[in-house]
Amino acid sequence: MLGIEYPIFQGGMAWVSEAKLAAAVSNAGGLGIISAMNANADYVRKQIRDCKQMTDKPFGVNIMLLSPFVEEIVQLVCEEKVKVVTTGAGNPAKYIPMWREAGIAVIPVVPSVAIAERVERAGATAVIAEGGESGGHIGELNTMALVPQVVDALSIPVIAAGGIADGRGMAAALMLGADGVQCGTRFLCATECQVHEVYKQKVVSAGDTDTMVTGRSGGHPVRALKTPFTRKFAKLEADPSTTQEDLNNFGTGALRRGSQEGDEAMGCFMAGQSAGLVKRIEPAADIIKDYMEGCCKLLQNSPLLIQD
Ligand code: TUI
Repeated sequence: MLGIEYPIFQGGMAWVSEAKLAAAVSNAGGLGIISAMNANADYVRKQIRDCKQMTDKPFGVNIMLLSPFVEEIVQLVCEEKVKVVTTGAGNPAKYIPMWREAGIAVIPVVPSVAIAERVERAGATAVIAEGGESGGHIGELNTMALVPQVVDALSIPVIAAGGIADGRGMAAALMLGADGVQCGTRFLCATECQVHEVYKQKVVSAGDTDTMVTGRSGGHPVRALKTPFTRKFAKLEADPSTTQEDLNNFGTGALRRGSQEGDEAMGCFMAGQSAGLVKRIEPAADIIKDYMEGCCKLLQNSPLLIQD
């Protein structure tokens, strides 16, 4: 459907998913995705063109629908004839007809059956059902419960995301009825990923309980590594005298400080619960190989789980 060899998407992560990482994943047979995050069209155009220089394979652009530049990015992906668009943090229904007319495969991230049904009706090509194990902005449901319910409700393909960091998670997702997986946290630790080394090391050394969710009070829950920044944010959030504006001011710049400066005190390091499964920094191609080998071995051996 997308012209890729393996059903593995690299998630579009703000301040993480740049052209070099996306190209490496696409060259390895997965689907690399550039994050448009809160950036303007000039930045995203350069990322797309850089990526085209580094790969002739399909890649995608993730559009964060809360971005102040969303309208110009919506146009840009048509002009640049991007093959795949994924969306996050909102309902992209009104843009879907235009993207489909431009020949773009449209694959929104959905946190619930209701939103999945809405985007299918609006003409989505497929959906990514993302559970709350994920890093970044999350919904209410977890992957194990969300994916099969979305699979049952829709007739378009479903990609599973949230907590999938190796071949075991991938095999499980396929058993839930998914047609593929989207992975963020593991690809953050790819050699080709341009984030600060401190960020990668923090993910590699994280354990199972080292992430937390903040931002529920403002309606935008976000999962990130537990750090002085996230603890302070949680404290502010719990204080009734804190306004939403105070929280916004406190949060401004934190993603950049984490991903570009490696600022361990005041940076925000988004990561999923699967951070505890990420053991090393390695090339994107080795990550894809590990998912595929692990998954195929488990599926081949699965008849052994049944006793006559
Ligand atoms: O979008 C993500 N992950 C993200 S976006 C992001 S940037 C950000 N930072 C602070 C606050 C908010 C965003 C960091 N990580 N994942 C996909 C995703 N989409 N998760 C949840 C949703 C979602 C939520 C509501 C999708 C649709 C939706 O629809 C609500 C509606 O409008 O009906």
